Amino acid sequence: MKRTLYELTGKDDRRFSPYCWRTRMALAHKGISVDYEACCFTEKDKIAFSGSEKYPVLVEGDEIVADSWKIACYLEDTYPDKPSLFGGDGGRHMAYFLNTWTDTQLHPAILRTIIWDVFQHINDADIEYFRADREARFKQTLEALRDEQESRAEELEKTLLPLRLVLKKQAWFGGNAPSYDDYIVFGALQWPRSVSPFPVVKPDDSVYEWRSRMIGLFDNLADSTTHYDY
Ligand SMILES: N[C@@H](CCC(=O)N[C@@H](CS)C(=O)NCC(=O)O)C(=O)O
Repeated sequence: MKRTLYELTGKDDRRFSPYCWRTRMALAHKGISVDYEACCFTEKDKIAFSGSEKYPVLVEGDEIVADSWKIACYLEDTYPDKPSLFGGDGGRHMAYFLNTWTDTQLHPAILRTIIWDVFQHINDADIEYFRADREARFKQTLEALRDEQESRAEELEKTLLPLRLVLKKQAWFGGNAPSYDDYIVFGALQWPRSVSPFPVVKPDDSVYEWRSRMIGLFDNLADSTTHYDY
């Protein structure tokens, strides 16, 4: 069956969307192959058929699913015989908490730290849109946000603390093996890795070590697109 994932993409094949990485990893976990359709911010006409203005969008045969959480649930429910993403109903509910925490706490802390780097790596066609949209959202210029990078990085360190503590005790957020929990958090960290030379995690940190294990999954899937090596 034909299957396509519409993904946000920057210059030089930088696949920097944290949400799209969740879906990439979830598909790989299920062992499901997919074609990728690279789109930039201002190519929303490519996903207009889905009714969504955001990536990722998954098309599988006649099914159209937009939103990374809905895609994860769709994959889990459509392919119950393939490796489980959630490990049951309780796991699904807790994953939804982690999904919401990551969207509302971790992502903003990362974005404020690397927004200038994102801006440097988007396609030329997106520059005007990105500046206008993000400056309106943050009520600050991108240059002002860039100049705050060090203090924002300190805030991010605090946000990472619960992740760091959990990963000192266990190898994966899912427990003994990677699960959708891991893909949620990994997407957040693959985002800076795709566009920013700023090391948001450093060696000798349980989060860094876990991230290295994540990079190694599925034949180093996370190394298959352009990224910074740190
Ligand atoms: N809740 C959605 C959020 C998706 C989302 O915000 N995607 C971003 C890419 S990281 C996007 O498409 N942004 C388009 C824009 O800002 O114009 C999900 O989980 O898929």
